[in-house]
Amino acid sequence: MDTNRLSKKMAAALNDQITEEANAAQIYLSYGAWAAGEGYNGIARFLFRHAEEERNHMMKVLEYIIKRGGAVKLAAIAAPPDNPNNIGSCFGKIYEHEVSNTKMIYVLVKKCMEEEDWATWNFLQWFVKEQTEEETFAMNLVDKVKLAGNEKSGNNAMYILDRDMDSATGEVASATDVTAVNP
Ligand code: OFO
Repeated sequence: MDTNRLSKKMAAALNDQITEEANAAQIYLSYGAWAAGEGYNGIARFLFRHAEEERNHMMKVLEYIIKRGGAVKLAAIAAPPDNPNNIGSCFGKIYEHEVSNTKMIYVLVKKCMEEEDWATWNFLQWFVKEQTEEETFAMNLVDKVKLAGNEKSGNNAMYILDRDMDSATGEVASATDVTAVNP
């Protein structure tokens, strides 16, 4: 008896998303290693923690395919991009990456509509919300380094930024959780 509840196209697109999330983990890992090499150990640990978050995203998709009776097919992970030139460009690239991942999630959601796969559409709404938060998180990184003045500002501001990032969680509150007394 065939218990697969995913169409061929849907399963292929979800498997591609597994690769995309694994690629994202690889990018954060690589930028973290670069940051550590530059002496930014707080930023490095922050990026390593985020690499784990990307792997969690990957596992969510993988588990979903299994739970729907589909077949998981892992693919090769691409080499990470070249190292950034400085922390400003590192955070800028992270922002661009998150926007591009959001676009991939939107393509997946569109595919659910074409395939009339409402279960997967419902599953993906978590990712739609998560990507809104991931974009805000990356936007905040860009703002932080702008405020610190990037490397031009001298060592003190970058030292403080690095120290603060060591304990930063990377979690961003959803706009829908905001209230007037708790903005
Ligand atoms: Fe998986 O959210 Fe970032 O890429």
